[in-house]
Amino acid sequence: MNSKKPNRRGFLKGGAALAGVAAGGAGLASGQTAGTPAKKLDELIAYGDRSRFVTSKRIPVAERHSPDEFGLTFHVLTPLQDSHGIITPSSLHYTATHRGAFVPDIDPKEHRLMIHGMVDRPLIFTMDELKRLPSVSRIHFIECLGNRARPTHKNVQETHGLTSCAEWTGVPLSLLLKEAGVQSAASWIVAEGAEEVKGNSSIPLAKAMDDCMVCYAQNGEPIRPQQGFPLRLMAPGFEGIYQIKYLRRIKVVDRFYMTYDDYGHINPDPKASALTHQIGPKSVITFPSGGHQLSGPGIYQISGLAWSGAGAIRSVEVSTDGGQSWKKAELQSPAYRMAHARFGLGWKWDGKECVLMSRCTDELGTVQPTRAEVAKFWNEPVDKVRVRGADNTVQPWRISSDGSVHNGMA
Ligand SMILES: Nc1nc2c(c(=O)[nH]1)N[C@H]1C(S)=C(S)[C@@H](COP(=O)(O)O)O[C@H]1N2
Ligand SMILES: [Mo]
Repeated sequence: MNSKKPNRRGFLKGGAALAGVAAGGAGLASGQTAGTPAKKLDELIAYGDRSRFVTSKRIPVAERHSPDEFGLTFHVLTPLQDSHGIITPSSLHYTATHRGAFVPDIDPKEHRLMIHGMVDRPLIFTMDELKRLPSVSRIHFIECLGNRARPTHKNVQETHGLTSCAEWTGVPLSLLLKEAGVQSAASWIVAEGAEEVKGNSSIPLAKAMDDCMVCYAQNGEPIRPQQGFPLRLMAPGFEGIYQIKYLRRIKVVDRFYMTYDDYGHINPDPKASALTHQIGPKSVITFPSGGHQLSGPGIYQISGLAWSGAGAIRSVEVSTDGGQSWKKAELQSPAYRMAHARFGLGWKWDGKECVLMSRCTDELGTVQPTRAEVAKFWNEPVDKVRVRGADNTVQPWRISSDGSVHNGMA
C-alpha cells in the first residue's frame, strides 16, 4: 500500500488481494472429502467436531505435566494465540487443579449441594431442584493466580494461557443464601468441592451476596468435567482458586477460615494479601505474539484481550515502539463486567525490529502496570521483581526484522 496513513480504501484494496489468495486455498481444500474418516461421520452428526485442519490445542504447563503418571491433572493452558472474539470454546478452556486431581466422574442424579453453618434453615439441593430456580447467564473470565509470564515462555499460551472466558449459567448464590436465612453474625462462607482432595476456599459474605453464582452450564451446555461438572461456584473477578468446582457444600461462618487451599494463597503481608482476591486490570496482545511469523512489511491488525476483576474494561492502548508512545485501540466486543474484552488496532509494520505492548484501564480507572512500575513499588530490581498476587504486568512482544515474534521479556 502506498498511502502513508492506512485509510479505509487502502484496507479494502489490501483485503481484495488477500481474498484472492484465500480463494485459491479454498479450491485446493475442496478435495478433502476423501480424507474424512468414515467412522467419524455418525459422531459428527450427533455432536459437532471441528475441521481436521484446525489443530489448536491445550498444553500442560512446563513445570508439571498433565496427566502425570498417576493420571492427575494439574495446570493446562488455553491456546490464546489462536483465539478469536471473547468466548473460549469449552473444550479449550484452561484447567487448573490446586494440587493435582483426578477429574471426578460425578453422576448428577447423585450430586447434592448443602448449605449449612450460620443459617436458620440448613438446605440440601438436588441438581433438578437447583435447575427449577430462576437462573442467570453471564459472560465471565477466570484466571489462575499462577498465570505469570516468565522470560523463558515462548508464546502467549505459556505466558497467559491460564485464563479463559465463557458464558456461565446458574442460580445467584444470594437467592440460595436468603432461602437458608443467613444469621446476622455471619461474615464469610467456605465453599467445598466433591473431588478426592476437596478443593475449598473462604469468600467474604459480601461477595457471596453480591454476584456469586452456583453454575451448572457453560457455553450453553452442562459444565465440562474438567470445569467442575455438575456444579461450580463462580465468584466473578476473583482469583481462580475461589471458583470452586464440583461444588457440594457451602458453610456460612463468622470468620476467615484458613482452608488447605487458602493456605499459601493468602499472603501474611496485608499489602500483598489484598492483591490475591480480585484480579487487577490485565491485557495481552494475542496477535502478533510469540511464535507468530509476519510475512513481511505491511498492514496488520493487532488483536488482543483485556480483562479486570473490578468490572468492565474502559479502554486499551497499544504501543508499537516499546512503550514510548501509545495509541488508543478499538474495543471490538461489548464491555461485559469481569469478562474478556477483545481489542484491535490497525498497524503498518515497516519491517524494522520493534516491540509491541498493550495496557488497559478498567471502569474504576485503574491502569495496568508495567513490570518496571511493579518493581519500583516493591523496591526490587526489574529483572528480579517477585510479583505478589496476580501478575497483571504489561507483556512485550518483540518483532525481529525477519518477521518472527518473540517474548520481549527475554
Ligand atoms: N474443587 C476444586 N475447585 C477448584 C480447583 C480444584 O483443584 N478443586 N482449582 C481451582 C483453581 S486453582 C482454579 S485456577 C480454577 C480453575 O478453573 P478451571 O479448571 O475451570 O479453569 O478452579 C478452582 N477451583
Ligand atoms: Mo489456580
